Amino acid sequence: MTRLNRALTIAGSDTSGGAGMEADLKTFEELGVYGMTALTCIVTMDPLTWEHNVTPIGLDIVEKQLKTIIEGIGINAMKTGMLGSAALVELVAHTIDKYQLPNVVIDPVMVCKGSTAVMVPEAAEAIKELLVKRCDIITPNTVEAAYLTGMAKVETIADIKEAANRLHAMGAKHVVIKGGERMLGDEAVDIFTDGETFNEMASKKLKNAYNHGAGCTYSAAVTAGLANGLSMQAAVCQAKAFVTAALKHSFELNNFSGATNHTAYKKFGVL
Ligand code: PXL
Repeated sequence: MTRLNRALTIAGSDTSGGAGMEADLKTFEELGVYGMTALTCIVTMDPLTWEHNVTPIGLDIVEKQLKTIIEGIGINAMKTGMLGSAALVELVAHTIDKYQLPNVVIDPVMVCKGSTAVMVPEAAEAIKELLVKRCDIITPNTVEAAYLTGMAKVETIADIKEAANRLHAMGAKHVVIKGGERMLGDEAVDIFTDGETFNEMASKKLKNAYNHGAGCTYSAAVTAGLANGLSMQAAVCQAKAFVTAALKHSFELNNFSGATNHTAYKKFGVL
């Protein structure tokens, strides 16, 4: 009998389908992992302006979802996405401790494209205090890395390495910082560290790629790799390849947004 490895995402729904738990489930599926969700909020968009609106799910319902999945089924790995309140971050920290959850991937989602301050500052502060030290890996972009470390800017490879060192010193067992398109220069460089050595993963910046959902997809791919028993470094390398393919084959959704293509890695590989 086939038995798929299991992964949990604690994340919001992106109704437009490109990011959030939709991106996570699509990525888990493509990488052969059985996905489950504890939904934290529902993000909707105004069809005329694409302005985002966030409707939170009650804390008690999130707790029930976590119980269903963790006590009722069991997981091989987990990730977080949009956690809209400090109370929810506290629940996630408590849950990691209570069940001694394996392969904890923290994606410190703070803002999402197309809107500002989706996430309240106190929730971001709680991630810094409670989740950085509980994770097996944290996957910030450069904006999130600057916030979490208190650095004024994270723009160059030297800045990214400094931020990665600081996050490791704050208790994250592994760190991957996604330089992405925000970096100076024409390469998207991601830096991975286990606290001892650095691994630089560079790809050419893709012009005109739609990148909505790229961050969620990245952390979901790391989670899927870990659920399937890959080493941390192998899971991160696979995630970089998965996202690069998804960006290369990204497509327009409407006048406001386009999505990364979750089917691309399996369909086309990395060319
Ligand atoms: O890309 C960040 C993100 C995460 N989670 C949800 C989102 C978004 C951005 O739109 O909607 C649910």
